[in-house]
Amino acid sequence: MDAPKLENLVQIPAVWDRMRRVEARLAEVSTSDYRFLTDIAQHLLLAGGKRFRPLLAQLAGEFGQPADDRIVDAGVAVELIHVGSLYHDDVIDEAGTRRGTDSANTNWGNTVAILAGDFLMARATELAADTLGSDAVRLLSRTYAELVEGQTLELQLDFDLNHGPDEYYRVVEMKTASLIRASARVGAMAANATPATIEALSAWAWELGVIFQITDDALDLVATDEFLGKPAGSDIGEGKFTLPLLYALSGTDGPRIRETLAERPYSAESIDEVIRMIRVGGFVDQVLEEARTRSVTAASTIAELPPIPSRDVLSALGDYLLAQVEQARA
Ligand code: GRG
Repeated sequence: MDAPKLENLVQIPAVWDRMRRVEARLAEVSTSDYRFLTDIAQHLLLAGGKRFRPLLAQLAGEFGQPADDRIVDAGVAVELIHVGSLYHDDVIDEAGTRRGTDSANTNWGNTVAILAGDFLMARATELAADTLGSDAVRLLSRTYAELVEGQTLELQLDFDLNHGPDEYYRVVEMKTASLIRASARVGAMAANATPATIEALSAWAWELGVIFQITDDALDLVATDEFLGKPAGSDIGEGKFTLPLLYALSGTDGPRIRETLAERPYSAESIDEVIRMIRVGGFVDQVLEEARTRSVTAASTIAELPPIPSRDVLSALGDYLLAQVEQARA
């Protein structure tokens, strides 16, 4: 059975109408007086991507006054921060491709890629200050700091066979869940939703952000190379030891996995062998089960919100992310 598509899940025309305006606004605010910078800053920004964060802002905005134009700008601001962080992330990881195209660092080198990421970040802050207000600027700046903290902790943990699930979750919360939560929160704030609604949506989005990263990490261990567009197990190759691997280290095959990963660089065969032990040990399933529990928790945090179509979509989004993994399983 095909996994549902986001377009089918979100059957709210006003949301897609605002998403089209997000698109136009992204192109507008990422334009610099310097054509060279515009070309680089728009290279990844306009290269596609799921636009998951602006969509969350629009869905959260449905719980306030959704006609408010500021919800569109809320979506624009969070996508600018997200894409700005992707420019930096690709430099850090020396990534060759992103969003199905060459990374900016491949095309223009590290220095210019970092500057383009900075430019998008700066535009996000400028936009928030112009139209969203100081609470939004504060929220987005704090989130920006959390992304950096998450990235820094992740780098510290690279190739570290002695860290555990707690540290993994801390990275995921700061690196991914913080911006997903900020997306829903700033969308609800821009729509003038009530404080209780903003808190409920934030709690929901936090859980969803963790599920988002857990499922993304699980895909690296269970999806085909074709689906991923890169070899499965790339995370292990880069020393990113995600939750199934950390659990497996405490299982029967833990000593063998530890021994295999003690020797660097890792060969394709040793990565495949580690993935096999993780999968056979049932550790991917264990992690997906944890994500399923979180999906139920997430839905419960918004159960008291008004029963508008957006609430049904949000309640279904955790299961939607899990279905993507089942669909992509090799
Ligand atoms: C300048 C804030 C800043 C960055 C410095 C590099 C860094 C700190 C943080 C990296 C944060 C990062 C890249 C987290 C990964 C989050 C993630 C799951 C990215 C993939 O998101 P998708 O799947 O991508 O939504 P698309 O392309 O669909 O938007």
